[in-house]
Amino acid sequence: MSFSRSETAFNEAKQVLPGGVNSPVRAFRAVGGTPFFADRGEGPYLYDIDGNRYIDYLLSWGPLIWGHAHPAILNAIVEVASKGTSFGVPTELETKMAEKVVSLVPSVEIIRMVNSGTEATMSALRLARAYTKRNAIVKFDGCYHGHSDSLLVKAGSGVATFGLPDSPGVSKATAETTFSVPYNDLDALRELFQERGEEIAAVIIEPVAGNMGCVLPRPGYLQAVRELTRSYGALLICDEVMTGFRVALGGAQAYYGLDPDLTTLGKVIGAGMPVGAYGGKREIMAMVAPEGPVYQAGTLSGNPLAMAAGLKSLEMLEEAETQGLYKTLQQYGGTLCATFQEAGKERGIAVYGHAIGGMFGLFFQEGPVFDYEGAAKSDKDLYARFFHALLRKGVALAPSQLESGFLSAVHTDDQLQHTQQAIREAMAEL
Ligand code: KE4
Repeated sequence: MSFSRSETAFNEAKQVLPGGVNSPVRAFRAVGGTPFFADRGEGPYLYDIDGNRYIDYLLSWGPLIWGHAHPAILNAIVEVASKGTSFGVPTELETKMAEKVVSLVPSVEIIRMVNSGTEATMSALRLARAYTKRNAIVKFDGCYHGHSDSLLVKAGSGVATFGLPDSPGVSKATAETTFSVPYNDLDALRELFQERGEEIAAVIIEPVAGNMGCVLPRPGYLQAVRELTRSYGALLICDEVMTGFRVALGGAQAYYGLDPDLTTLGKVIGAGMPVGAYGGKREIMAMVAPEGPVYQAGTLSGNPLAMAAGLKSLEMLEEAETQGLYKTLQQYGGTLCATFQEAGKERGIAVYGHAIGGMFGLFFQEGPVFDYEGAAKSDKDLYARFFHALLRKGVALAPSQLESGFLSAVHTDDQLQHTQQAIREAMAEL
């Protein structure tokens, strides 16, 4: 396989884009080497500008549950685009999209469209602070909710001490209104609430953590978090930007029977177009401007092209779910993880993999993995070598050990068998 055109393109990109990319993870720094530049996608396949073809398990970091260039989604975009790209006044399409999300996500009664997952979580936090008249928020080590200042915060020295900036440019004052505690550690969260509960406006959680590799909640953990927030009058924000419509049609909250106060969405609801959303209980969402005093706005929020793509994607998921789509995704992911574990064991390499709905995690360590500290123990160099070996065999995983893999409704047994063989061969090369 040649990557020469991507290498040239990357050098050109680095002249005019920070690190040559518009989002850091795309630069392949966690796995080394030069990122391949996409030319086009088709179903489960991604083609780079050197003509290499990959079975794609990155799927744009989650949005493409219908794979690349799905005809029905492209047609929906083209049809709406032929009438214009944005209006700045309401469209019925936005109402239809909101009605669809409300009908599918159990806890959401009212929803607001924005343009990214970051905007969704940032807005949900502002709303939670306004609703509870409290300032502090709680996140979890290893969970990622976008790049707004309050969420680029890492754990402080002790559980009950405020966080520290996780990026230059995040002010100490901002970091001091965010706590971060270990995921899946109920005692740590309980201790924090006992000490600082009255200050806490909201807990924001990934119901399945997808940004430290794929990490599942321990049995009963999410329900316990829900009860703890309720008993202290804090809101529970379920960040389903990644898990929404992917773990199950109603998201991870439907899968686990969780009833959050607010939910944030993104990725799948845009089907590859820029869409985020936050929504939840009517009483809370009624505070959002212009109905209420909490200001939040966006020139392109609810953009017709994005709504058309997202609505078509959700309509197709609703239909496909009746045909067993999510069971098929679970089986496909489970088979991939089983092959990964068998291949590792045959070679005496410590591996651990698991899948839930349309996402999966492959770790180079004994496992199981329940939190960031555990995930970080994985052998990142082995993952990097595995990633590149698979790439050369026409299989593209996420370019980082601490990210998740994604499946689409258009990945078939043909791609699964090729991927299983590639996993066995790549493991043998490590
Ligand atoms: P965006 O602002 O990137 O649309 O969404 C932020 C976000 C919020 N919440 C969760 C649970 C997320 O996973 C994300 C974004 N996920 C990353 C993948 N690790 C997007 C990839 C990237 O940053 O380029």
